[in-house]
Amino acid sequence: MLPRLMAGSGIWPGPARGPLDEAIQTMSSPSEELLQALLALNRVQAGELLMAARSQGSPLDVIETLVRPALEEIGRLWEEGDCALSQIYMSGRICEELVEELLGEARDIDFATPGEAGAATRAPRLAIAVLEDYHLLGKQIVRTVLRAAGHAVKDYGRQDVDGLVECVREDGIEILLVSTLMLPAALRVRVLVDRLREVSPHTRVVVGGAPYRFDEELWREVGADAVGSSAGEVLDILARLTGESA
Ligand code: B12
Repeated sequence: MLPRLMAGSGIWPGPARGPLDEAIQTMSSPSEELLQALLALNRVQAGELLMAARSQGSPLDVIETLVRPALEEIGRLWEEGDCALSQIYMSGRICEELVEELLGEARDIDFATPGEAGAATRAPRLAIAVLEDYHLLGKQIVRTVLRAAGHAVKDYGRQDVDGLVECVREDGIEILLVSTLMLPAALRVRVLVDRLREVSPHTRVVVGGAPYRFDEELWREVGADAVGSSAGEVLDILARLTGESA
C-alpha cells in the first residue's frame, strides 16, 4: 500500500489549496505536529515536541495527550489507506524509544509511593502481559506506572493463553493485568478467564487496550473483573480490587 500523503489537509504539510486548508494548516495542534513528524519518520522533531510538552505536564500527560492520540490517528489513516504499514511500524518504534525516555524520568519523580492505606494491606501478587498480540507499548506504560508507585509486578511479555495460565498458576498471581490491541486478542480473554477459573479461581483479571475503549461493555462480556482505559487508571483499579478482597 502506498502512502497517500495528506497534502493540504493539515495532517501532512503541503501547498494550501483554499481558505479551509490554510486555516487548518495554521491551527496545527501539538498532537497534529507530532503526527506529521511521525509520518515523516522525523525522530528528532518528534523528540523535540515531546520535550516541549514535558516542560508543561507530567510524562503521563504527554503520553495521553500527545503520543496516544497521534498513534491512534496513524492507525485510523492506515485503516483508510492513507498511510503505509511501514509508517505505523516506524512511528511505533520511534514512540517506543521516546516513551522509554519519558518513563525513565517518570520512574524517579512522577508517582507517589504507596501511602499508609496501601502499606496496611498486604501487597497483591501482580503480573502483566500482552495476550496474543505484538502491541507492547501500552503494557510497558502500565508496568512503569505500577513499578513507579512501588508495586512489584511480574512482566510476562507476550503470551498465548496456555503460557499465561501456566505462569499465573506457577507464580500464584492474584491480579493479572492483560493488554490487548487487536480485537481477536481481546476476545481471547474470555478463554483465558475460563481457564483461570479452573486452575486459579482467586485470580482477578484487569484488561485494557484499544478494543475495550471502542466497546465499553467488552470487558464484562469477556469475563474480566475490571477495565482501564488509560495507564493512569491502574492504581485506582488496584486499590479498588484489593480493598474489595480485604
Ligand atoms: C503502533 C501500532 C502498531 C505497531 C506496534 C508497535 C509496538 N511495539 O507496540 C506495529 C507496527 C508492530 C503494529 C502491527 C500491527 N497492527 Co497495529 N497499531 C498500532 C497503533 C497505530 C498504535 C498502538 C499504540 O502503540 N498506541 C499507543 C499506546 C500508548 O496506547 P495503548 O496501547 O492503547 O495503551 C494505552 C491504554 O490503552 C492503556 N492500556 C493498554 N493496555 C492496558 C492494560 C491494562 C490492564 C490497563 C489498565 C490499561 C491499558 O494504557 C496505555 C496508556 O494509556 C494502533 C492504533 C490504535 N488505535 O491503537 C494500531 C492497531 C492496534 N493495529 C492494528 C493492526 C490491524 C495491526 C496489524 C495486524 C497490521 C498488519 N496487517 O500487520 C499488525 C499486527 C501485530 C500483532 N499481531 O499484534 C489495528 C487493530 C485492529 C483490530 N480491530 O484488531 C489498529 C487498531 C490500527 C487500525 N486502526 O486498524 N501496530
